[in-house]
Amino acid sequence: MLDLKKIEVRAGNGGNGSVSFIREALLPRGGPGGGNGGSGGNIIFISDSSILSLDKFSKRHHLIAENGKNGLSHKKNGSKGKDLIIKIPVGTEIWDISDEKNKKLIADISENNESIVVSKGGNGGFGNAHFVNSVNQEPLLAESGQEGQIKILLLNLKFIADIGIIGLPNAGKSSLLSVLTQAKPKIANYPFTTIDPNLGVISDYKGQKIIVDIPGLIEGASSGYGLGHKFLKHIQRTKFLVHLVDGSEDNLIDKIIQINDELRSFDNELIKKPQILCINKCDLEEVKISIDKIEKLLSNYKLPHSKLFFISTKNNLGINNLKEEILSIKSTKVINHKSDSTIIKPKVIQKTIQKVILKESDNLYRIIDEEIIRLVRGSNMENWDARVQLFNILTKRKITNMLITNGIKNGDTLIIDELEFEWE
Ligand SMILES: Nc1nc2c(ncn2[C@@H]2O[C@H](COP(=O)(O)OP(=O)(O)OP(=O)(O)O)[C@@H](O)[C@H]2O)c(=O)[nH]1
Ligand SMILES: [Mg+2]
Repeated sequence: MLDLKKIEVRAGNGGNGSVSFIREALLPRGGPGGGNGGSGGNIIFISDSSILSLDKFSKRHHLIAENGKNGLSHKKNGSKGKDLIIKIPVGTEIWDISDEKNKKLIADISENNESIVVSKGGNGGFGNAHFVNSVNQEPLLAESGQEGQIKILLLNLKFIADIGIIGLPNAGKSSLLSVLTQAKPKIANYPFTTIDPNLGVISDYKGQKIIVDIPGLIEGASSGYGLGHKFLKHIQRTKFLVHLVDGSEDNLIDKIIQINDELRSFDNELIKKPQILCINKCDLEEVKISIDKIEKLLSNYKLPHSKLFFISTKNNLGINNLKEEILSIKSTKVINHKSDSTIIKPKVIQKTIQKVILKESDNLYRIIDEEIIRLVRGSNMENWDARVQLFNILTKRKITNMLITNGIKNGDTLIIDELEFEWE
């Protein structure tokens, strides 16, 4: 089961605005008619509780949304790029890891049908019709489309279940899930039968609870031994743990302590979760006769469980009581557990004056303003009149003044995007 996946997302670029003029027999004077480009498609994730893994991403490394179409003549706007909508399981954390040193949690999807735009499509560029004004009736400028966002995401699925069943391999965890719920997990008399977590739903007229059965834990699980460690994250968000023990095992207490130690060393919060201890396989004669002894023995130790049940998944001993107990657990909101990396809250973006020009050397200046660059990309700068119009916009936006204040003089070079202009 895939529960961790790195993927690149590329939203669509906006379409370019168009430069065109309406010149028709009935419209002798015509006018600028270049339409705007359409915006690029977004990449949107929507949670779907029927999806239980990230398996469908196993062969997908990139998600790409459609680009917006370019604007057309007669003021026709280009169509928008289609959004790419992807379903993901509930319980998925979405991390932006584009900057390895500054990973950001974008979202932690905890409900069904939540949607989030993970990568925003670029805006379409304005066509020349947009630039018409009282002074300029024949604009020759249009904008190129804005680029869509590109990000590298890490999807980390952590199941959202109410109850987690934990214990050593072969304790009977999957058997317990199968008697409490309709789930049909694989059960067999050897360790590590379960290699992926199983989910089941237990319900009565009062409500329902989701139970997760994870692969057996062994000593060292928290530091990577066996399979359990890979799946311990799936019990991080449960409200309650059912700690299952095979009653026929020797050194019962040591084994119970061992599992609790593994929980503690993986994540100290796990040991603070309410825990029910269940001694299983009480149908076996050897266990049946030592129930009192086990109970007495357990009372001598300070263990984290709050209740003790003696059960058998074979003959259903104690199962109804356990079911009742599980269903009576109050449904409090799942506390979102802290993750491996720190969660960076979105920063309030301070409105700062964006840098517009760069002085690269004594006689080399560059304009780095996005809007101006998009105008240069979207227009035919070979056309002298278009250059004049661009210059007028620079003047209107006080960029010309800025250049002069920064010392630009005749003969210097001004670079915008990939074009070089000589300053006169
Ligand atoms: N006698 C008896 N055997 C049981 C009981 N519950 C489970 N078993 C048996 O114990 C063995 C292991 O059961 P599983 O449910 O696969 O155990 P598990 O804890 O899920 O094991 P892993 O997935 O390998 O960690 C199987 O042979 C079961 O039939 C029980 O109450 N009594
Ligand atoms: Mg199992």
